[in-house]
Amino acid sequence: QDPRLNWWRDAKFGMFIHWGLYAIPAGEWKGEKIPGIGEWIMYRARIPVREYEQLAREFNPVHFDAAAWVSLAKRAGQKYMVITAKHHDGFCLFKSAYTDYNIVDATPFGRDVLKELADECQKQDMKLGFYYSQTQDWHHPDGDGNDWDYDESKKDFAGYIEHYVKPQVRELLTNYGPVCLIWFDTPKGITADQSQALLELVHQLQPDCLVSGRLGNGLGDYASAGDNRIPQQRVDLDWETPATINDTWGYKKDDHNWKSTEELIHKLVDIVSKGGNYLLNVGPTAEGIIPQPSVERLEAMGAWLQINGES
Ligand code: JFZ
Repeated sequence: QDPRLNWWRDAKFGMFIHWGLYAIPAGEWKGEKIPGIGEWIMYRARIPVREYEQLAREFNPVHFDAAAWVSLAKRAGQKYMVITAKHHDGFCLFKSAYTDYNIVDATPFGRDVLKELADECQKQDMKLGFYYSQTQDWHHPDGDGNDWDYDESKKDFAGYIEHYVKPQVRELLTNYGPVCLIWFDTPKGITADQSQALLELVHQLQPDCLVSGRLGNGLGDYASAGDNRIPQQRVDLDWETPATINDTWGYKKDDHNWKSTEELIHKLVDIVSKGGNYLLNVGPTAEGIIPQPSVERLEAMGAWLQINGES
């Protein structure tokens, strides 16, 4: 039993935050509703990079308030937060020296959201982790996934890992204080050597930083259940269920399919009783607001935990 996971095993409940440019179209492109999860709109609608990246000029979440987000997680009884530093669309919610396609350099907002959250988490004694899409990057010419702008056969994926992913992971683990975990995702074709090198890089920079099981090739500090999936019975390993409150991760204006508070509490109890962690997602709007139905449910879960939880 790796003691680096002690806090994580005790945590049980965390907040996932999917936030990025996809919150602007919010499920609709050129008047057409695009089916599927909101953060996949660029892929589903095969939006050209040159068009999609224009969204950055509009991204101005003036209502973003790190203190409000962190205190909501606190009130909900959540012990860690994980936010999309870079999702598959390639847009970076942090200042990066390796691309201008980031919130500081490419948007009128110009503020480093990760920095503000990191500072606020320190203040409120909340753990903060970063989601980072290590294989799929639909904006980078050598990243995985975009075959409508780029010729797959000409991609230098190894170069992308070496000269882009690794330096950015270094930025994330150098510029934001202690990072509790890096949530890698969709391993796709990443090689065992590449996964291993990323694991070592993380642990070299911050030995206590955990790595999600979706790094690929069986590596990582804990396992990830399929999205929204809860195992039938207790499994004897460290695992986490990432889950949505409605049906999307990134904000979609037409997704009103909110699970009830009762259902969410039931899932939390089910997961925790089987030894897992519940990483429950919110998808803030392009203005920086966590949708009210999410807020209400999280607050109700927190109230329930106050009475029935352990701490
Ligand atoms: C991935 C992402 O593609 C998605 O946008 C979101 O970030 C989610 C949390 O993770 O989607 C997945 C990844 C793995 C599974 C399902 C959806 N899975 O293992 O069942």
